[in-house]
Amino acid sequence: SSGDSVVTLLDYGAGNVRSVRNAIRFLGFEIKDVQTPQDILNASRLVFPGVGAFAAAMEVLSKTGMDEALCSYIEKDRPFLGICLGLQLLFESSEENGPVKGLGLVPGTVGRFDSSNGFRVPHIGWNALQITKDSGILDDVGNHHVYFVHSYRAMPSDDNNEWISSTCDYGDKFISSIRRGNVHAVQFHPEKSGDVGLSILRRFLNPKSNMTKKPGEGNASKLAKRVIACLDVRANDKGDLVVTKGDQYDVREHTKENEVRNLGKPVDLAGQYYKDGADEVSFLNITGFRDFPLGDLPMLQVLQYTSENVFVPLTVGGGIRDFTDSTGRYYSSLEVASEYFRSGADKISIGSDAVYAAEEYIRTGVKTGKTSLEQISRVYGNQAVVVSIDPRRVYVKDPNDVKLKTIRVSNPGPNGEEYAWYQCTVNGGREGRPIGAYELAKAVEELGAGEILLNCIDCDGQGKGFDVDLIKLISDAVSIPVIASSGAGVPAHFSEVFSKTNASAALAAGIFHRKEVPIQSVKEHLLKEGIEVRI
Ligand code: 1PR
Repeated sequence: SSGDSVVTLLDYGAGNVRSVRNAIRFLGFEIKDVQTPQDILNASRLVFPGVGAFAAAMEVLSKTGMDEALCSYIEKDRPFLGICLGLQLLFESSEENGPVKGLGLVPGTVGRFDSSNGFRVPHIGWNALQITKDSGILDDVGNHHVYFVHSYRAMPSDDNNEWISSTCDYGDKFISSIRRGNVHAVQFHPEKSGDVGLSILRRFLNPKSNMTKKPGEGNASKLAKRVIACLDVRANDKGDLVVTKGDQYDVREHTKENEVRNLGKPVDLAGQYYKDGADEVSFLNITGFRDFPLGDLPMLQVLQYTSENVFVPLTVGGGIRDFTDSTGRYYSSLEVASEYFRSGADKISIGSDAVYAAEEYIRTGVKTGKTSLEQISRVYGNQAVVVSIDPRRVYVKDPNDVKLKTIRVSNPGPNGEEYAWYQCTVNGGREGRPIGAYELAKAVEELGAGEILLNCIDCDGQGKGFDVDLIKLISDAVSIPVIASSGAGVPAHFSEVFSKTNASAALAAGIFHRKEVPIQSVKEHLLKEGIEVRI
């Protein structure tokens, strides 16, 4: 019957649930949005993707009376799927800006991961589950990785043991899914977990579906190292949005016409990389610093179209800052970011504006709460904010010559210099600033960045390998995940960066665009080298 194809979605308006919508539609179901508590009670199948902060979500739920409707729906054992915060809210309380009371259906409290034992917080990436009982929807997911992104988690105890259907190890063993009867909730994001995630959703939406069993391959045991495909996007001289790629940030062909190098269409390439096994796709609007991004509708469309078919995390960066347009209308960076999130981004990335924010913070020692970094991470959570660093190596003879953090480099400079610092730049590498990548990384971590995308202008497009010295320096300096970027030329460069540094992910552009190295061969190489990746 047609009723079977309708899914009720509880979206209380706190953030981006576009990818959940996209995934449900992709699987052939229609969505009915909850408007009133009665819609919850009338649902035949309810999906509750929690987004934002715990306290804010509880406030909306209780103000609208949806809290009671949810409790009564779940107590009647009606088909329910909570996702991420949609799992956490079922517990008694959370420590997130709290303690804050939850719905209290499942015994236990939600607490923050402890980063002191060397595990980076937020917990971002593809991790393995230990299935503890018949979950109904997880089937043989135990062999595979699913995508997590969170800083808070619920812990197993004798009181909630009967609910737990899987746990996950990340410093501690936390609850990754629960099930009782028709009630399911997962801490990870099925809508961002590729084919494996889609099949989980499909099993929930259509329990009678005759699932083609996933092949038995896959040996997931812990957090996987991520391989990320990056698309540097800009308008070419004809005004079309193209994927381009620079050599040390120079994206123009060295011909008479000097045109912008064109490596393909953003939506097509993103779709291709998803199929090829990319764990994430990043779009960097590399001229965003001079063009107002909301004037750049094509970029928003790229996200909208991409997120309809790509079910891994999407990051977008370029031009995120406060802005006044030519008519005098003021846009806060938060509005710009919100527009990106609404269009399908899971994370936004800030470059130039984060450099200014860090400089100011280091100079004054004061967190104003007003920088784009702070505002966006306060509203959308740290895990949604990446800081992209564009450093350039500066060699020095004597480390005492500069006040900034220097390191001994593996390969001496042109004049035999044995030391270097890494100068941050803004505006796509065009302007050097008086701050190093080390100082910047530590400052932005304090200001609320959830992840660092670490480029290196010297290595960009050279294919000679990542700057291991730089990546080691930064990934040891912060406790948020670091994405190594710039310089990948062969699969061995990925195993090198993962074995010599604490990078959580490695990103490449040129080798994928030019089809020199397929993503799959990178993954196979890493597996062979004993480095865990998602297959
Ligand atoms: O400053 O907030 O507007 O953000 C601008 C963003 O655009 C920053 O994230 C900055 O890194 C990026 N960007 C600006 N100009 C360029 C350029 O290339 N001219 N691209 C640029 C950054 C670096 C990586 C590249 C890797 C891997 N490109 O994204 O993909 O170096 O390349 P490879 O594997 O081919 O070596 P804001």
